[in-house]
Amino acid sequence: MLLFACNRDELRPIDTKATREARSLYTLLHRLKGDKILFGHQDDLAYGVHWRYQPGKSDVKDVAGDYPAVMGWDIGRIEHGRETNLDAVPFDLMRQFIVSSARAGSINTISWHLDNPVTGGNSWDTTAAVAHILPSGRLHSQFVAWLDRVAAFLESLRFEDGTPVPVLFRPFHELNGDWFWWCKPFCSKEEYIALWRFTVDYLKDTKGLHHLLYVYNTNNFKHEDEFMERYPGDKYVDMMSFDTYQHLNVNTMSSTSLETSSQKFKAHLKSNLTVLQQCATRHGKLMALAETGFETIPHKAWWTEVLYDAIQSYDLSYVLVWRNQGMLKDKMHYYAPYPGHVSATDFTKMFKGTKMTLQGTLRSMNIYDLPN
Ligand code: BMA
Repeated sequence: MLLFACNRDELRPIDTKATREARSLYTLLHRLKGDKILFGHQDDLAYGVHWRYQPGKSDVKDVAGDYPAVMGWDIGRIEHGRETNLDAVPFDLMRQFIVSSARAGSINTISWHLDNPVTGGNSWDTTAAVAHILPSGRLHSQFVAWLDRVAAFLESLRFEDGTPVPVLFRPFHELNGDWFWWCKPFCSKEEYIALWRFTVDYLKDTKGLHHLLYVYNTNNFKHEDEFMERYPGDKYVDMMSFDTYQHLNVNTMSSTSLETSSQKFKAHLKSNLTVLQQCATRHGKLMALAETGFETIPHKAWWTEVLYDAIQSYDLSYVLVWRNQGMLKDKMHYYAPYPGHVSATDFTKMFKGTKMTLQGTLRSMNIYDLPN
């Protein structure tokens, strides 16, 4: 089994014309399986709990001494040609962050909270829309125009010499949830798969983008059938992943309820990871915990005792925690610690003598096989 998984022919992205840099990244991620788990953070370089747009700043670096190995970004609103995304991050800055962090050794992943093409509402407007944007649908040309804008942004991500920066692209995420218009209750399995395949074929074959690796993503699931139900096929996916968060009302929690919640979350994480690993192994795909976290991290030892303890024995390429917005409406919304945070010491401990990896380790590996 191991030999088969390491067969050279297996180590190729789905895009047969993938760039040398994307192939290098893909191969490296396969090699690192079981050895390293890369730590990721959404919008890490753009803002943190107590700051906004300060060059070089990062909450993760301020606490752990180094930048995340994986940088997450979201291009929601690019479809309208807007200058900023749904969380007010300017696309010009995002591009700079992506290029400079890749130069420094990190891997970038992009999700897309695209608006509802039927109503003009946001991603959370669940009015049925998928059938309308497929090739036979009345809004297909509008969707193609949206993809053209996505492609233009992705295409603009280039190192100084013009080489495209490889990206892990994770569209139509959390597909089995019930909150986005592309989720399970609002389109059929066939429609979802057709949307996925059209998008991949369009970016790859029509737009000629060959620096992308494609990430399939669900939310929590009960069993393998649910995880794989809308899988678009081995020719359309490079990496399998899911998202899961620990939830607890911090205003009413007690130390007992916190402990119970963390134990339950850990058990749940392990059971979903076991299924993910079986599927990824069987299909020869990479795997990731594409989004996770515990809002405001009220559990002091959450990083080592809950997160790392749950994930350490799985072949995850990366784990990414969501964004450090700070105040959002009437409450705090952040998933990585900042200096002085109750979990800061434990966060730092998670990187000491473990598989958990920050940017510096990747830098020395020249993951994109770039000339120096
Ligand atoms: C959600 C929240 C929202 C945000 C969205 C896209 O989980 O963080 O505030 O707009 O992700 O980043």
